[in-house]
Amino acid sequence: MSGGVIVAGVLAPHPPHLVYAENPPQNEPQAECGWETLRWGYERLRDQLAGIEHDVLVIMSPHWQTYIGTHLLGLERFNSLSVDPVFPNLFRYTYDLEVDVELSRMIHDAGADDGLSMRMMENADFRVDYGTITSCHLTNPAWDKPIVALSSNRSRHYYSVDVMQEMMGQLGEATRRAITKSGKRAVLLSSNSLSHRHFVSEGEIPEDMSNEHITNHSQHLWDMRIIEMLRKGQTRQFVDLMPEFTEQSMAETDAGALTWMLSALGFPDYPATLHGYGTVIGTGNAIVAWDTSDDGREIEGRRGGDAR
Ligand code: 2X7
Ligand code: FE2
Repeated sequence: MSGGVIVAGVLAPHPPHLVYAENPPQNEPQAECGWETLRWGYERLRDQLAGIEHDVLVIMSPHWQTYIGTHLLGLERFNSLSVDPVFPNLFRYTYDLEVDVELSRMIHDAGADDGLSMRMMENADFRVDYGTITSCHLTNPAWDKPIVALSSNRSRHYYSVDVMQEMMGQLGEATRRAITKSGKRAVLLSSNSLSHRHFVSEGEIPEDMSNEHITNHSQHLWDMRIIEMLRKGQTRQFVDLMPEFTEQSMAETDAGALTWMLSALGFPDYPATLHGYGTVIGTGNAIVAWDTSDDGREIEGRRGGDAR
């Protein structure tokens, strides 16, 4: 099969607070309100994706950390209770998710063909990380599409930021090739915050928004600079600036997910849609989407034969 296509890429941050504030039946703790600007942003994203036909969500999360290569979920179903280790008071979420194992394996094989270290996670007792669950829930609360989940290979910490950028660039290209070959329409999710220096204590009422603001002015300046670049289609410039941004604002881009996704998208030079920005315990979070039908360039594998 061929003619698959990446139909969209989304920067989809995963603070569990957003799920908590939404009160879905899967999550045990109950909230009164909270973080509405981001939750409304996710609503706008869902409206946008409702108009873009797709078969599968392909996600990379910073909270599935692997030191030897990239791992992918490799069984058809995973179900369990996910408890956030830092915020067990906010996130105790019962999940039952479906994996597109065929596409997982194709991405595994494409990466391995390029010399990357790739592993399938086939332990039925494996607990899926809260970043994957949160971003997938917020993007598609109906959970009516299968997912492919990739781990974050901590090559920045094990080697260096340059090694991480190089490897995630390669993994993005392998991901695009595998999707093209699969014949499927995929939405990619980079599950991460931007600036990531956060408060170390929580108020008595977690959703009391009078306590919520960016940790410091420098983080706000960095986040605004990055968002402007993404909105203008300056993604190559952003990736070049990324090591400095990551270092200075402790950004969650250290996980490599955004580099992976932008590489898979062929480093868009067309504008992205900003659906929302807001802080969560002092971290900066932006919901940003690239609809690849906005791309005027011909990139191999970008357009499927019968794709939109
Ligand atoms: O994992 C997170 C995060 N990235 C940002 C904010 C709050 C909690 O968890
Ligand atoms: Fe996180």
